[in-house]
Amino acid sequence: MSKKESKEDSRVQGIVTRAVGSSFNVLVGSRTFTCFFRGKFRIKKADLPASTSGEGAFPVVGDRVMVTLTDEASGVIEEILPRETKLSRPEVELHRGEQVLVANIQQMIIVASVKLPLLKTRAIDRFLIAAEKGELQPAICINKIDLAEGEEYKERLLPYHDLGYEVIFTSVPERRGLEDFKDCLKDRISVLAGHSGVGKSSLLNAIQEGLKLVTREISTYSLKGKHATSYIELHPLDFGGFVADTPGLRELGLWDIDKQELAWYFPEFEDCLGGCKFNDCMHLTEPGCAVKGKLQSGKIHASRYDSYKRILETL
Ligand SMILES: Nc1nc2c(ncn2[C@@H]2O[C@H](COP(=O)(O)OP(=O)(O)OP(=O)(O)O)[C@@H](O)[C@H]2O)c(=O)[nH]1
Ligand SMILES: [Mg+2]
Ligand SMILES: [Zn+2]
Repeated sequence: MSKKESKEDSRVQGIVTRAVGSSFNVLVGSRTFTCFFRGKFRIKKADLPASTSGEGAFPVVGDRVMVTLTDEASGVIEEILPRETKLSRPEVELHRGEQVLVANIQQMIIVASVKLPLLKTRAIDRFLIAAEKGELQPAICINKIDLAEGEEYKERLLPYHDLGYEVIFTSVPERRGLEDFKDCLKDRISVLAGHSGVGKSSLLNAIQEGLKLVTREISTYSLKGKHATSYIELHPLDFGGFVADTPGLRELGLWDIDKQELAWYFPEFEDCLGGCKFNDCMHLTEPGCAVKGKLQSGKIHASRYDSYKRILETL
């Protein structure tokens, strides 16, 4: 056996569960190793974005990697295996396009709360587009139902039932809906997305023993956009599967959708997109618009059409 082969044989496969600076936690079997990335200094910062394949990429949470273990607690990441899915956002610091945040996720659970913060279906619509863009299966979790006065919030979720999305209702202090939440996570690799304070980390603490994620009293949220969770971390679940807790992920996914493309991310628009009088119809005030026709006949929910218009303005 050549020297190279024997070296390759000593490598093991793991999954990146945490990436902070140049240090990575890699789960191999049931043990976590602190690892460094060998290729780290090959790519100049200016050469980001990371590509979709292993070549030239920087490891992110969710990456499957080949690791050489150096002792019982550490190792070196030698290779990133090809990514099946990825969630990206614009690289803010250098304004250079894509920054991959998390890889190989199958499902996005969009978490919103009835109150504190108030339910905003527009946020759900934005995350649905991000899920579609990242090719993740979406599900919706409405948390803090213990704070609801009446059932009005359920009506606002009808569009999502109609579209066939799974919608779960939960309360952490009253432990309601937690079995549904677990069923949704079981045996899948999921990411939780949703604005700060909706209870993402609290939900995970409630269903996975020993997790102890940091949560924060809503009253201490002084600055908008400040998160109790400050980085993405992937957690293995005792009942099967992995889940990534995230800080909000606000601008996720929508950055490289152009205006003309947006309508395709609204599944209920799809069957009439060929039916507009003008090829380049934006479905706003154009005559002979099939989308507006469907809206007027009540087959598109007004709140969803409204989201379309509002999101269009931001692109
Ligand atoms: N009443 C009520 N409060 C909840 C519920 N779930 C979470 N909370 C509270 O909401 C606050 C925020 O919860 P977190 O779990 O920190 O929210 P988060 O979504 O992880 O927030 P970030 O990490 O900042 O993105 C905490 O005070 C929780 O105790 C719920 O079902 N009902
Ligand atoms: Mg959190
Ligand atoms: Zn149209």
